[in-house]
Amino acid sequence: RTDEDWWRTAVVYQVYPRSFADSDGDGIGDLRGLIGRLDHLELLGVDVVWLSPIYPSPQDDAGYDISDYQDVDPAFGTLDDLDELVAALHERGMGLMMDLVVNHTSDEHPWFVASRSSLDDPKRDWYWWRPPRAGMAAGDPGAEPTNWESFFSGSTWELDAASGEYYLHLFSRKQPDLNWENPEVREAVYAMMRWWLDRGVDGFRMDVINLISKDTSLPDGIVHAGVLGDGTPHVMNGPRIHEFLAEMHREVLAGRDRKVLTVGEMPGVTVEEALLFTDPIRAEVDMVFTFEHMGVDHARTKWDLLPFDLVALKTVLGRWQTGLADVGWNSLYWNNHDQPRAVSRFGDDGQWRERSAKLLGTVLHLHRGTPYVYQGEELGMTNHPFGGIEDFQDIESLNHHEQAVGLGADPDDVLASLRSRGRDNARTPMQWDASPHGGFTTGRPWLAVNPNHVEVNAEAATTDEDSVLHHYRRLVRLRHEVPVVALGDFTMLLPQDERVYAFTRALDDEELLVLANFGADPIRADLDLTGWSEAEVLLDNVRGGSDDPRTGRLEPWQAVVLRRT
Ligand code: ISL
Repeated sequence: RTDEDWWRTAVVYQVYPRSFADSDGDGIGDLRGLIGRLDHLELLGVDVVWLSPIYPSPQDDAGYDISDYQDVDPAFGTLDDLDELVAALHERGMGLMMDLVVNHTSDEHPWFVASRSSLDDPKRDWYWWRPPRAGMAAGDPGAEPTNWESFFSGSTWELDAASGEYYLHLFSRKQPDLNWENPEVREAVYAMMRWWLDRGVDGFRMDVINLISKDTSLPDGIVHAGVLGDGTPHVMNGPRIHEFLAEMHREVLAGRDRKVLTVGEMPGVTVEEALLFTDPIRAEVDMVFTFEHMGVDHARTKWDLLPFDLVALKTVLGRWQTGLADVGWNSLYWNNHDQPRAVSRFGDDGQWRERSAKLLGTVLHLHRGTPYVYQGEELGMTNHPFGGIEDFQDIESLNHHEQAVGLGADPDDVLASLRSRGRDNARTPMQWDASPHGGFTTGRPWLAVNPNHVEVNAEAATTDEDSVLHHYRRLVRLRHEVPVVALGDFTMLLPQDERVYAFTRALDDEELLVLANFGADPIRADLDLTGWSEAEVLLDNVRGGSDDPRTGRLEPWQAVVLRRT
C-alpha cells in the first residue's frame, strides 16, 4: 500500500484477543486462534486490524497494564505467532495496528521496579513520585499529593511505604503513570515504537494518549460527589500534548518507507482540539477517538444512566462532521472493548435486533471518516444477561461496585448500571457457531458466552445473505467502491427530529441521502423529497417493504441510502 491516503477509504476491525478465538482450550483467546479466523475478516473486507494488547502483563486491566512492551504474553502466544499474523494479514491485503499503551506501564514493568527501588535510582523520575501533602504524614487520610479520583475509583495516588512517597496512577494502582516530562522516557517509548515498525506492523492505536502531558503543578480538582476531586482538567490535553505528539511523529512515524496509520484515544477531547491533533500540516496523528457521542446516555459519570437521546447524538456527531470537514479527519465508532454493545444501547436488541443493528451500521458507515468495527458488532452481538456481581470480571466495574455500595448506594441500582454500561458486555467471547461456548473455546471460557450464540453467530450469519454480517460487508464495499461514501461532504438534515436520522453526502455531481428510523413505529420523514423520487436505492435494510422509501416513508428501524446524480 504505497498511496499515502489509502487509509481515508479504509475500514478498521478491532480484535480483543482474549475474547476472539481460543486455539489451545485454556479458555483465553490467542494469536493462533486469530490467525485461524482470518477468513472471517477477509469476507467482511476490512483493511486494517487493530489488536488490543497482547504484551506480557499481570492482566490487572486485561492487558492494558504492560510489563514488557517488546514481547507477547504466553497466554496469547509468542513473537513468532505475532510475526506470522503480520505476514498472514499482509498476504490478504490487510494491515496490523498495535495498541500502544504508554500513558502508564504495569507496576511490574522493570522500569517501575527500578523506579520504586530507591529515591536516587536513575529511573526514579520516570514516574510521578510525590511526598505527602505539606504538613501531613505519609498514609494519613487526605495526605495524598492531590485529591484526584482514579478512573477506576479511589485515589489516583498509591503510597510506597518503603520510600514514604506516593506514585500517580490515573487508572488502577497497578498502572503507574509514566512521566513524559522526562526526555529519557520519551526516547525509550520511541525506540520501542520503531522496533515494532521494523517488525512490520502498520500503525498504532494510542491508548489515552491525551493524558501524557499533565499540569506539573498538580492542582486539586473540584469535588462533585463524595470526597475525591476531578483531576481530569489537569491531566487531559495538558500544556505539552501537541509538542509530545509532534515529536513522536518526527522521531518515529515520519520518513518511514510507508505511511504509518495512527489514531489517538482521547477522553475529553473537544472538536477544536481534534482539529489541531489531526491537521495533516501539524503532523501529530491521523485521527482521534472522541468520547463525546458516548456521553449522550449518561449524566456526570458513565454509571448515571439517562435514556438515549437521538437529538443529542445527532448534535454531537453533526458538530464533529462539520468541525473536521475541511481540515482533519474523523474516526467513527459505536463500539469497542470499553463500551456496551451498540444494538442494546441505541437499537433494539429484542424483536428488531437484526434490523436495528443494520441501521446502526448504515448510519455510522455513511458518515465521513474512518469507521471502526468492533468484533461481534458485525453479527449484531448484544449485551450479556449478567446476574449478580459475581458474574462481572472487569476491574472498573468491580471497583465501582465496591466503592458505590460502600458509600451507601442501593446495590440493585449499582448492578443495574453495571449490566447496562459495564465493559464486560463488550468482552464476552466472539460467537462463532451454535456449539457449546459458541465455538470460541473447547475449554471453559474466561467469561461466559452469551446464551444467544445459538442464534447469533458467525456461521449462521455467513450463510444468510440477509444477515447483519452481509450488511456490514456491503457497507465496507460501498466505502471502497463509491467515492462519495468515503470522501463526500456531509450535511445534517432534521437535527431536531427525535426519531429520524437524516443527512446527505455530496461529491462532484453525485449525492447520497441517508434516512434512518430510530424506532419501532413506521414514520414519514418530514422532508421534501421531490428531487429523490427517481433516485437509486443503494442500500436498504428492509427486504420487500410495503412502501417506497424514496417517499420518506420508513418502516420500523428502516435505514436506506439513496443515490442521485
Ligand atoms: O473516561 C473514562 C471514564 O470511565 C474511561 O472510559 C477511560 O477514559 C477509558 O476507559 C480509557 O480507556 C483505555 O485506557 C484504559 C483501559 O482500561 C481501556 O481498556 C482503554 O481502552 C487504561 O489503559
